[in-house]
Amino acid sequence: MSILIKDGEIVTGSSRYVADIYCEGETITRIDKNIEPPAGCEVIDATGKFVFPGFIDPHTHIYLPFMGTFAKETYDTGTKAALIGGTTTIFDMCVPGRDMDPAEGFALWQEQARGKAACDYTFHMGVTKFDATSDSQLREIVAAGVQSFKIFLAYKGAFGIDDSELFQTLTLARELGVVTTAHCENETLVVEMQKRLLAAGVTGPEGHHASRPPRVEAEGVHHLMTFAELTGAPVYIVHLSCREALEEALRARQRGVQVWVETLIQYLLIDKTYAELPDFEGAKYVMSPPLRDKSNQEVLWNGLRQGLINTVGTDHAPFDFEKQKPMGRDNFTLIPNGIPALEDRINLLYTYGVKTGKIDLTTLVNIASTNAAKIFGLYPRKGTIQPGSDADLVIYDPEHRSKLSARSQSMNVDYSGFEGWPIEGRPSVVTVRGEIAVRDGKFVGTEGRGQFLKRPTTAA
Ligand code: DUC
Ligand code: ZN
Ligand code: ZN
Repeated sequence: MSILIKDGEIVTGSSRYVADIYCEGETITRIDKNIEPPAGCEVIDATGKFVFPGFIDPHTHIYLPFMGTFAKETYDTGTKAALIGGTTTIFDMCVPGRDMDPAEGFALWQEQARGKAACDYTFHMGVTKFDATSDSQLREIVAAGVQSFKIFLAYKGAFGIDDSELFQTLTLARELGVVTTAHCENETLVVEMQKRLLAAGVTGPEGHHASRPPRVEAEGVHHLMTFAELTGAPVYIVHLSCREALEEALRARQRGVQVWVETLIQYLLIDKTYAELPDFEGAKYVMSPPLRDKSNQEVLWNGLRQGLINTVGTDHAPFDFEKQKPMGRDNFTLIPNGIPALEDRINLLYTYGVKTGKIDLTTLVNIASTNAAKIFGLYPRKGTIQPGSDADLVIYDPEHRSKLSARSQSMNVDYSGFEGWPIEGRPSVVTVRGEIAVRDGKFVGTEGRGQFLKRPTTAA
């Protein structure tokens, strides 16, 4: 099978130019002007369109037992939605509870994904406890191609680790050349603030952000930075939401801590007033860290433009509004955390980032594809367009117009956090390793074809 994409404007993290791309089998084999199609080759006219490298979401939760329920997606539904939105690789969080050993957890997540994912995938391996068994099993998981860990400084009793476990995890990560991704919120402060608010009679969704103010996140980042500095481990802050937390990361970077920063599309575009909507509507907007005051959005966009923030993910964690969010109707601490966005990330970044002049096209590619590939060991197989790279391509039609809606989305959840938002542009064709997976907003690929991507460590 070969595909020739003609006359599109190729956009990578460092260049923009018009040329043809020829893909043979699963790989890009040639980029040139006026390539003649061999017999049997599918030719796609990309005139007037952008051709991006397949987008990478560095942070999703497809299979997620959490807060007494499960995130709604399966690897089948979630990866199809990802592809329709232009995302061809996901980093899913493998997060076993503290009652499970890492090897059991890794096997369980692999089992969930294998033969079901339509796009390529890998995991950040959750370290939710640390003991002698964890140490030896984590070494095996890293050797199997998972070169990143995930830790939580929040979610006391569920995923959260204590300081001794944190120190040991980062020491192992340093030894193995593994990047540790971290949810940074001080869990003790969260619990105490929650108690205080509940005692004062605050039970609705608006209590969520009040219980986790920016300083709680900044304290989590500061804590991680101290441990990263003393262990020498490279770290990646997931879902950074506010100025105070960014300042802590930048201070540490100046001291020489190797730290990357991820923000989320939700924090860039929606603010805490959404979580204050009446009639429990605000529960749709409960996630952690919480949505912030609008003034933080400019800080985050500036950070992306200046390269201070490296990636934009989704933390996709879908819970139905009808049946799951009401678990916390009388107590905001029980509302399952998450705002779905896997399908919408690129269209939102293009419409509200590129079209408004906040970021340019090459920045879009860097923050939504190339940087994640580089940080987490997939580059240049993924994250760029060059001969030898996987033929993961997004032919993007900037003229298409639509509106986001729960009715039309493919994500397996009963609401959209962006209901009615106008969108400019969409992926008109998406390929994964040389196979056309999406045409005009519909999945047309092969179910279950997604591959687990082995990533070697930098120490290997
Ligand atoms: N935050 C969320 O909002 N959902 C899933 C996990 C997390 O850290
Ligand atoms: Zn998190
Ligand atoms: Zn997450």
